Amino acid sequence: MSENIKTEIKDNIQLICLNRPAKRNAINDETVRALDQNFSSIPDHVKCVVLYGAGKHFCAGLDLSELKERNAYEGLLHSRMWHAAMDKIQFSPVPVVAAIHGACVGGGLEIASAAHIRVAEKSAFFALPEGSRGIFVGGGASVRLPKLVGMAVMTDMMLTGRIHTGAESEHLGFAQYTVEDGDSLNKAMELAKKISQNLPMTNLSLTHILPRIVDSGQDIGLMMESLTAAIAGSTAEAKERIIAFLEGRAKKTGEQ
Ligand code: 1HE
Repeated sequence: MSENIKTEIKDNIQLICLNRPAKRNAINDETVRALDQNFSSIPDHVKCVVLYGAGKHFCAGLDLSELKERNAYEGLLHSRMWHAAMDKIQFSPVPVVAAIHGACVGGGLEIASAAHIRVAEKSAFFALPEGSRGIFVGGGASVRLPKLVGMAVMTDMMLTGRIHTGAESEHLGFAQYTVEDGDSLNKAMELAKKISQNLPMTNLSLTHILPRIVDSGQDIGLMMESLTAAIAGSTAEAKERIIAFLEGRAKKTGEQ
């Protein structure tokens, strides 16, 4: 696998580090392929992935030094390569938590948007420099980002170059958690440990089925919800968890 990502496994959590700090973790084609390959072969015992960046920033987006002259066909294929890798992240077999510090811009924001939970440090910043560089997003931002922050916020970022900070991220929807500088990885690991304790079917329902329900109409969506509820509730593990609560062996809601 490429040197551009570094992986390790701790307590059934796979940590994936974007690892080109000298280039601010700019994503070249080799890195896109490495992410695709990694998310295609998550070891069976891994229950959650934590994605973070080495050095001062999460990710500076597309490696602009590779943005060579492309014809429309080659440009389409390049974007589709990103889409395939981002889909591998979104539809990974296990949930993905992104720990974001420093710049999370362009393709970096597209990677973060494909994760399921985002934790942002207060001084992190989100931007889409594509607007001022005369290009358009190509790694899935036009589909995923409006679902997080709304179309108006994304349009403003691209038209005016507006930057949003980590401090605003929870309120705007870039991240579900805002933390002090230096704390994003610890918080992401804490969340990953909680996520790891869920039943695999619960996690898969949220990461693979919920986005499809949201993309479908009400009628199909509600039927998919019923099917998912029936399947999830029929497993022996789910039944045991309910019985454990009724017998006082499980934590009450809100108990740590
Ligand atoms: C890069 C890249 C890059 C840094 N491609 N080499 N993304 C952008 O338009 C963002 C461009 N980057 C920046 O605005 C800044 O680098 C940062 C705000 C992210 C960080 O600033 P800083 O001061 O910490 O670092 P730096 O001094 O600007 O960069 C350090 C080195 O990284 C320098 O190389 P060096 O050889 O001179 O040391 C930079 O050239 C290099 N570097 N960012 C290539 N992005 C699927 S389509 C997605 C489309 C997009 O993502 S477009 C947005 C691209």
